[in-house]
Amino acid sequence: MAELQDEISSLCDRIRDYKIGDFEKFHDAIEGEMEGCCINIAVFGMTGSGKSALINTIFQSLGYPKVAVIQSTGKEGTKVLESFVLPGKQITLFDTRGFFEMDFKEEGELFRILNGIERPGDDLKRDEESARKAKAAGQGAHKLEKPPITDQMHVVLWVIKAIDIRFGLGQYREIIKYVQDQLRETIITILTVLTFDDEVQRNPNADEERKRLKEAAIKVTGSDMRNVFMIANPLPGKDLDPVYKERVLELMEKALKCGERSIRMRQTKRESPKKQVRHSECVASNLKYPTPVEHEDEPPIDRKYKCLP
Ligand SMILES: Nc1nc2c(ncn2[C@@H]2O[C@H](COP(=O)(O)OP(=O)(O)O)[C@@H](O)[C@H]2O)c(=O)[nH]1
Ligand SMILES: [Mg+2]
Repeated sequence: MAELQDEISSLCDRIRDYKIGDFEKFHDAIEGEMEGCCINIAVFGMTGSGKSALINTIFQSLGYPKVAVIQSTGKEGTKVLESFVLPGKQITLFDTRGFFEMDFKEEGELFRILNGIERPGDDLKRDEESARKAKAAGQGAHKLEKPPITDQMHVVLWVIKAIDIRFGLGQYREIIKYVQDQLRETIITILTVLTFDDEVQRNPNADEERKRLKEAAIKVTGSDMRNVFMIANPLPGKDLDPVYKERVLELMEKALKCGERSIRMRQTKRESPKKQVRHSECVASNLKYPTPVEHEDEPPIDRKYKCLP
């Protein structure tokens, strides 16, 4: 127990004192690019999976007051993209409303968030306006309008309610495969967060069930098993279990490492002259890029991506 507390306090100190550059050297940064840069962490997942609760749990684990609004009715409360900057001002969490029903308007929204095109406070409409925007922008729009790397998302926390039947049935696995591929190409790591471990705990074979759920989860998100974190967000008025607190802090440290790596690798990729040759070759041969994100790699010609808005 004392060991756990020690581990918690040293993790907590490291994250509270975190400065960008703790894990990576940004050799390929453009002058001034890293000034005021934050690690941008996007929180995705279905409605009711515990995204907003997770953001609160993160704040709470670090000893800060709660910030995000938790929706107790089961209806989606987060109507806009909301950002929560941790007090050191080097880490920003982006709460999104529920994803993954998942139609093309949603998909467009997801990529606009990842690419930093949607900003906090923008009302993320999935109505006619969203469809019109998508249509007007065309397939290459994400590339053209894309803000600097430092304004884009750097790591994704993919939140899954462990006891969600839809997740259990793998109903949305196929659509998500596409998103996974895109994130991989953008060099964004997905960290999988399984919530509602308190409910799983009630199962007589909880450990077996956890193993099964984690395996099912990585099939959905494409995460490495080392990047799956199983937690319970505390119910209102309840304390956070130290075991989960440690796990959430480990999750955060991992997110910072992956986020820095994403920035560094994207900067390196951007500057590679070899890639630029490839780029111009592709343009010359009139190949259409199949993806809306980070196009510096040679596009796989035979891959049949569907068009994004
Ligand atoms: N038992 C339990 N309830 C949770 C957990 N995480 C979230 N909840 C509850 O699930 C509901 C939806 O949570 P919320 O964070 O608003 O989900 P969001 O739609 O993904 O942002 C709320 O009533 C939360 O209190 C968890 O790990 N365990
Ligand atoms: Mg929410």
